[in-house]
Amino acid sequence: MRLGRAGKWASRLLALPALFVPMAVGCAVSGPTPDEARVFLAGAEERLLTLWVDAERAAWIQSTYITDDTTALSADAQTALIGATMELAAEAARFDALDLPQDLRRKLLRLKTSLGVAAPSDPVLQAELSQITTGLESTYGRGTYCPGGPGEACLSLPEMERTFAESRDTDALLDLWTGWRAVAPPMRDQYTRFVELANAGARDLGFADLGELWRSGYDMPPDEFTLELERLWDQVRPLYTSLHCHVRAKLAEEYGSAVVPPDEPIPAHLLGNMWSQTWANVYDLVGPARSDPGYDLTDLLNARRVDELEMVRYGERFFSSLGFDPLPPTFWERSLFLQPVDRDVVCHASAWDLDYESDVRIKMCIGVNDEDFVTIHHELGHNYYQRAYQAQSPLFRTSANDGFHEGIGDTIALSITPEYLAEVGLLARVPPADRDLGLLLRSALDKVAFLPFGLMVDQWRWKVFAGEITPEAYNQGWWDLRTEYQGVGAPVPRSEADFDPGAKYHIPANTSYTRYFLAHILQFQFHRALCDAAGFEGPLHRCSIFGSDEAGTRLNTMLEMGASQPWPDALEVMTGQREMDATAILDYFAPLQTWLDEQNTPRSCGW
Ligand code: X8Z
Ligand code: ZN
Repeated sequence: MRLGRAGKWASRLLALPALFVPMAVGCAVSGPTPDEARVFLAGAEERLLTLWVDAERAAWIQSTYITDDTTALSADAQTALIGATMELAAEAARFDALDLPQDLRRKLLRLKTSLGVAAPSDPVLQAELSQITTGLESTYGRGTYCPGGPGEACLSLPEMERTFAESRDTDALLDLWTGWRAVAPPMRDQYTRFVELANAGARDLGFADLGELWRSGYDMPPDEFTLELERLWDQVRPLYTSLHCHVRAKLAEEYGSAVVPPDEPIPAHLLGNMWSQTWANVYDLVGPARSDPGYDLTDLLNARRVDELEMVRYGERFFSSLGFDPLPPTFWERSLFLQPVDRDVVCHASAWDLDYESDVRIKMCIGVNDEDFVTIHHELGHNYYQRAYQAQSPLFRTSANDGFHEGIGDTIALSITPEYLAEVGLLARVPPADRDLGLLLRSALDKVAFLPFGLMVDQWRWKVFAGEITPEAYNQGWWDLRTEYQGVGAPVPRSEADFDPGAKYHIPANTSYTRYFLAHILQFQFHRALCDAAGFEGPLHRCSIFGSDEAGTRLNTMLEMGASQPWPDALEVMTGQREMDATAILDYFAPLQTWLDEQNTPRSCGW
C-alpha cells in the first residue's frame, strides 16, 4: 500500500458471479454462519492482495514516469480493483446481521472503508471514475509554471517551493502563488464528476456519501468522530491563535500594515510555504531576538556536504538505533530519491509497499534542506510500519487508524534535537537552555501552524461530498474555511474561475487529510511515551530517543499490531492512554505559550 495517497484498491475483473451465496445443503432455513464468513474473508483477502499489488505496480510506474499510457494502465488496474472490492463488499452484506467474532467483524468493515474511493456497480462508470482519479493525479504531477509565458522556461513545483522558503520579495511570491494555481482550473469539471460517481458508490455501500465512508474508519460512529475532532481542535485553538497573532504582528513589521493589515487574515503568500500550511521558513522574521538556537539544519547539511542519499541514510540509521532491521537492498535500488531531468514524475513525497511485504520504497524529489530531512523521516516511518505489520492478514496490513501511519515518522523526527545532531556529528555545539524559546518557536511554526490546515482540508471535502458546498461555490467554500480555521486569506481576489483546492496535492490525489491533523496530535503523545520508555528526564523538546532499545521495542509492539485491534488498544500499548489527547502538544509548547502571551499583551489578536 501507498501512503501519501488514499489506500485505493482495485482488482482484475472477477470470474465469480457477483452475488454468489453458498447455501448449506439439506437445511430448510439456512442463514450464513461465522465459518462461512471466515472462509469468505480468506478468499476475499487472497484475491484482493493480488489486485492491490497489481494496482500498486501500475501506480508506481504512473507516478515515476507520467505519460498518457502509464496513466491509462494505472486506471485499468484501478478499475479492476474497485470493481472487485465493490463486488466483495456487496457479497459481504449477507453477514451484516450475523453475530461474529471481533476479528471478522473488523475485516468486514475494513473491506468497505479501506477504499479511498467507492464506485457505482456499472463497469463503465467504474472505468470513468478510475480515469478521472488517475488523470487528476497526473495533471498535478505534470504541473509547472512558466513565468515568461508558454514556451519559455518553466518552474517545477519543488523549485517554486524553494523560492517560497527563501524569498521575501512580495511581488515574486505573489507571481508564483497565482502562477502555480493555474494548474487547477482544468481539474474542476472532473472533480465535480468524481464527487458524483464516488458518492454513488459510497451510497451503494450503505454510507450517506464518501465523507461518511471516510469518517467510518475510526472505530466509532462517524458523527462521534466529528465531535472528537472538534474536541481536539478546541484544545489547541488558543495556542494557534496566539501564534497567529505574533506572526501577523512580525510580518506587519517586515512588510508594513498595508500588506499585512491588523485584525485581518494573513495574506497566504507571506508564510514561507505554497499553501501556508507550515511557517518555519519565516522563522528569521518572527523569532525571538535573544533566544535564537544559533543553528540552521539546512546550513549544517550543506556545510557537511551531506547529499540527498546520505540524508536518507541518516533516517535509516535512526531506526536502526532503535533496533529495527536495516532497509532491504531493493529499497535503495527501487526508490526514487531525485527529481529526474528527463521525464515528469509526481514529486509529492510518498512511501510505498509494492508487494505488501518487503518491497518498500519512497518516492521523493529530495532537496538538501531541513524540511526534506524531516520529510524523509516521515516517509521512512511509513515504510517501517509497513514492514512491522507484514505478518498480519492482508486486511489488517495498515495502521491502527490513518493518523497513526502519518504520525510515526514525525514522532522520530521530533527526536532530531540539538543533542541528536551533535551526537551524529552534524552540530558542533549544543545551544544552552536559554535558547529553548527559539527552538520551540521554530518547531511551533511547523507543528502548531499546521493544525487548522490539517483540519480544514477535509472540512471542505466533507461539505463537498455532502452537497453543502456545491460546484458553483467550490472556491468560495475553500476560502471561507481557510479564513475561519487558519486566519489566512487569498492575497488577490479569487473567483469560481479558480479551483484553488486542486492546487493542493491531496485533492487531485484523493487522499484524505484529517489523518495529518490526528498525526500532529498523536506524535506528541507518542513522543512523550517513548521518551518515558527511554528514561529521559527533562523538557520534551530536548528529548531524543536515538539509540534507545526500550523505546524501539515499545514502538515496534504497536507497529506490529497493524489494524488488527481497535486503535485505542494500539494507543494503549504505546502510551498507556486510550484517548487521543492534545495535552501532550500543549505541554510540549507550554513555555512558548507563556512567551507568546507576553508578546501579544499589547496586540489585538484574531481576525
Ligand atoms: O503529504 C504529506 C507527506 C506524505 S504522506 C509528505 N504530508 C502532508 C502534506 O505534505 O500536505 C505530511 C504533512 C502533511
Ligand atoms: Zn505520510
